[in-house]
Amino acid sequence: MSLQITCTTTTIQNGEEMYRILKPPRTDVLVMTPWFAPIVWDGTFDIDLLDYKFKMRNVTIGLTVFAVKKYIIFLQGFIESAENYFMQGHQVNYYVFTDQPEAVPQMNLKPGRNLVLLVVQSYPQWQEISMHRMEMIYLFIQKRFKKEVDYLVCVDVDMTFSDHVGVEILDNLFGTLHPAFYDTNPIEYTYERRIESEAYIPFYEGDFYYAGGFFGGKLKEVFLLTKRCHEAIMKDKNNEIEAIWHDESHINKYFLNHKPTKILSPEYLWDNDMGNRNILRKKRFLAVRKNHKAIRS
Ligand code: 5GW
Ligand code: MN
Repeated sequence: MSLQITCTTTTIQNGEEMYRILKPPRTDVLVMTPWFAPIVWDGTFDIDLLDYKFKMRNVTIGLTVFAVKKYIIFLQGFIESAENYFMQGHQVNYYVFTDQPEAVPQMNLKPGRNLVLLVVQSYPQWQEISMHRMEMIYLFIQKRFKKEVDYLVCVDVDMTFSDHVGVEILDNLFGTLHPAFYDTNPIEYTYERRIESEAYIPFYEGDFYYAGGFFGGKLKEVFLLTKRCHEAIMKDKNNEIEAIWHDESHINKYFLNHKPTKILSPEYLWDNDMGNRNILRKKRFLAVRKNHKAIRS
């Protein structure tokens, strides 16, 4: 594999040479946090250059997903869409946590891609299913993932990839802007506001509102995040309090104190119920419409 050398300092527009330094690719959205973490939007990265860089390192990417109880119905569509759009051309291990391994359909995967089934128990309470993802991920990082992959990407299963999601997302620790809050006043962020909870964030603190359904990074960083969130969830449980948005509240608290080194724009977690926006040039990872009552009963 070779990378065609392109000049990264100039670009031609309308027959005129523009100096890239004076021509930011996006001026309609924030592309850098105040702590110098890039925010990934369409137009801000050169995928050929990044693919080359990650290929040279021969990285393997793990994708964790939970399909417990009725959520098993989302798995096939999820994996099929990942085959088309997730980390094309790189080594990928899908780690599917499920309580019904026998119900997982046979799926043909492209070369360099594997699916690993990991059996977990189901919890009677749905909040527990969601929250115990933290525990399972950190335990399996220790037990297995750290020997097999370089990066871990942790997502919801009730989603489909509908456009490119590649190595541009990878970094030490990344989170994703929640599609419902990127354009709201921070005072409206639905952080946990009760001081008794480990997830507590006072008003006028907090940078962004991150989604619980898409985070990741290097194994060491994801280990620290998931372990810390699990411990915080257990501490809350002992104190008979549960954070307002469960694991998502704890992720938001973690990111307040451990700033992500990269942030994904809502292109990477969109819901069509949120409509279309001019800033949104791509919808890369979309929530599947679900009948909440039927799927959660
Ligand atoms: C979640 C909510 C209510 C009832 C059940 C669940 C549930 C979640 C489940 O029965 N089985 C399951 O595997 N999950 C996992 O937790 C899925 O990976 C799911 O994507 C994730 C988060 O739950 P979601 O997707 O319902 O949460 P929202 O915030 O996207 O609506
Ligand atoms: Mn979901």
